Amino acid sequence: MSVERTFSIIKPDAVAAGHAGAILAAVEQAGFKVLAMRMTRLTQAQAQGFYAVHREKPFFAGLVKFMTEGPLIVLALERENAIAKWRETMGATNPANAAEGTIRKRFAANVERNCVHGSDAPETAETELRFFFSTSELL
Ligand code: IDP
Ligand code: MG
Repeated sequence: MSVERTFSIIKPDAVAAGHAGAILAAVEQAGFKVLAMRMTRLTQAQAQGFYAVHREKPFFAGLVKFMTEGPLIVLALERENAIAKWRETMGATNPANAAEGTIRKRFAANVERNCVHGSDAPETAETELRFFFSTSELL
């Protein structure tokens, strides 16, 4: 496995609850290099665009509302096998199913408000990184 990049978000629930620092510590502890990081807010159009793959899902409107409710932190992460390793570090989408010690198990309230995002494949990782970061930020 070669060195790979993935995209992550510390979602508005985690930022509001004061868990951003602990989540960043978990990022570093899991061996990721933070290539780029920014606190921002999503417009409704940005949230709809970012989650366009889910637009037909019953939870789409609620997800967009959640992701626009307050500041979030976007991250470009790098390590060997980063995409799979970050998903493992986050834990299952629904914290009720997440393994002990994972970020979602530790900090997530429910399947919607699950505190972190992670890309699911190399193509989506590159698309999502480019959604938020310019080429020069990712050097
Ligand atoms: P992932 O974030 O683990 O990749 P996805 O299935 O891609 O999970 O869903 C994207 C996001 O949509 C989730 O992280 C969560 O915030 C929300 N979500 C997923 N499934 C549900 C659901 O059944 N109810 C409410 N929100 C959901
Ligand atoms: Mg996903």
